[in-house]
Order: sequence, then C-alpha cells, then structure tokens
Amino acid sequence: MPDPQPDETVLAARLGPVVTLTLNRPQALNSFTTALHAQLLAALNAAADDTTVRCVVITGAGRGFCAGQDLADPSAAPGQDLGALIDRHYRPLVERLQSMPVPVIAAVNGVAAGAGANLALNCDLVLAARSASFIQAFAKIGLLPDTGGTWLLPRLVGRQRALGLALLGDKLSADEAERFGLIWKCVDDAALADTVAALAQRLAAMPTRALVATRAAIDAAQHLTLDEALAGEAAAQRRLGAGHDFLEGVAAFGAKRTPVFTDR
Ligand code: T3D
Repeated sequence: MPDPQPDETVLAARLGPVVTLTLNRPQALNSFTTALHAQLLAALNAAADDTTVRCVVITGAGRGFCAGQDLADPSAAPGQDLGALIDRHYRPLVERLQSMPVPVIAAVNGVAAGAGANLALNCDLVLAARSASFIQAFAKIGLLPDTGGTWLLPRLVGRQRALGLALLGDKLSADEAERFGLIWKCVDDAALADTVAALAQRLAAMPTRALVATRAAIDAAQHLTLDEALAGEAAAQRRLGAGHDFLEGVAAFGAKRTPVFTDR
C-alpha cells in the first residue's frame, strides 16, 4: 500500500509543552523513506526552535515503532552509495537528536529494527511496550549497525552484549532490553501511552537547561579523564548557577512551593 500523502509520514501533536511525533507509515512498519526522513528532521527542528516546547516524544503508528531503512525505497537499493545515504539522512538525524535543547522520549510501541532501533536509542529515555522488541537487523542484510549504533550499543550495554546484539541480529524483547540496560523501562502495552504522557509532562516541568546540560556532560564524560570531566562540570554548573532556574529552584525550596522553571 503506498503512503497516504508524503507530507503525512510524520504526525505532530501538541499537548501543552509536549510535542509528540508519530512516524506514520504503518503499512511498512514506519520504515524510513526520503520523505519520512525530511518530515522527521523538519519536525524535530521545529520543536527545537520553538522555545515553548519543553519535551518531545517519538512513537510509531500501528503495530511497529520503526523497521529502519525502507528496503524498497530506491534511494537504498543495492548499487546506491549507502555512505551518501547515511550522510544525507541518518547522520543529520542523529546529530539533531543528540543536540535537542529539550529531553526526547522514545515511546517504542512495537518492533524497532535496524535504524529504527537506533533511532529509539538516540533518545534520552526509552520506554517500551512489553510486546515491543529491538533488533539490530543490519548483519542479516550484510551491513553494520548505523544511526549511531556502534557508538551507542557498547556505551549502553557493554562490549560483549553490544557484539551479541549486533553480530547475531536476534530479536531482544522489551523485558530483556530493560534488563540489559538498553532502555529505561518496559511497561504493559496498555500503560505505555499514559506512562509516556505523564513522564513527558513531568520532564517538561523540570529545569530543561539543566537536563540538557546533564545529558551533554554525561555523554562528554565517556571520553574525558576525571580531571577533564570535573572541569566540565564546573563550567556547566557556573552557567546553570547564573540562570533563572537555579534562583527559582532555591527560592521555591525555601518557600516550600512548586518551582516554575523557564530556562531553555
Ligand atoms: O540502504 C540501507 O539499507 C542503508 C541503511 C540502513 C539502515 C537500516 O535500517 S538497515 C535495516 C533495515 N531493516 C531491516 O532489515 C528490517 C526488515 N524488517 C524485518 O526484518 C521485519 O519486517 C521485522 C522483524 C521488523 C518485523 O517482522 P514482522 O513479521 O512483524 O512484519 P513483516 O510482515 O515482516 O512486515 C510487515 C510489513 O512491513 C511487510 O509488508 P507487506 O508484506 O505486509 O506488504 C514488510 O515488507 C514491511 N516492512 C517491514 N520492514 C520493512 C518493510 N518494508 C520496507 N522496509 C522495511 N525495512
């Protein structure tokens, strides 16, 4: 079945400070086409540029989250330069996710395979329905994990599990993914939407600038010495300490009231 309309491959919905982006090619398990790439990047850019957005959720329509590259898309057919495809689409997507000025949640509603699995793993917190699964499907078609997979997997689960997942390409259940530390939480299918919605609103009410600085510091620390990490923490804390949210957080604590954070 063809896509309904190329401009409907990603749906954006807004609830207060939270934007939910739904990958919308359910007939092909929301796999990536050129149109979907363009729509997703544009929607992420729009959320990043809108200072009233304080959390983004990515999920999939239908029974899948995302099955990675659409293998029927001419841009990815054998004979095409896959390095160029990655540079044009997947690399900008990863860079956009890793630099989002707000927390990003992956709500993995079903199977997440290939670049679809790594799309989820590039998000700050991954919640999955119990029936969902994660597949590093690349080896099955003669490729290696992309979309940041080789960088993310050993950091998330360690070298041995990263190799096990990447070399074998077996399906990992959401329960196992949580046990491995690959994802944040696995919840019952019926609870996914409400759990994600509550988490997104909770994150949106938190000090966004501090959350994003925390992500950046934790990622940077993976390749820093302790000395360098300590210096990075001091620099970031100096910047946060000069912001509105620190003043507000301390004032609210003293007044025993709920803080209202606004920095982004
Ligand atoms: O060019 C490059 O490839 C470079 C970029 C690489 C990045 C990558 O992501 S490489 C990895 C690409 N993805 C895969 O290899 C996964 C392929 N899909 C699957 O292995 C299976 O579909 C799943 C395990 C994900 C789910 O299996 P199942 O049995 O639940 O569903 P299904 O019947 O296989 O799929 C349902 C439909 O979605 C089916 O269409 P149909 O027969 O009903 O018309 C299937 O063809 C379609 N579909 C699923 N995945 C893709 C897809 N169509 C196009 N591309 C897909 N990736």
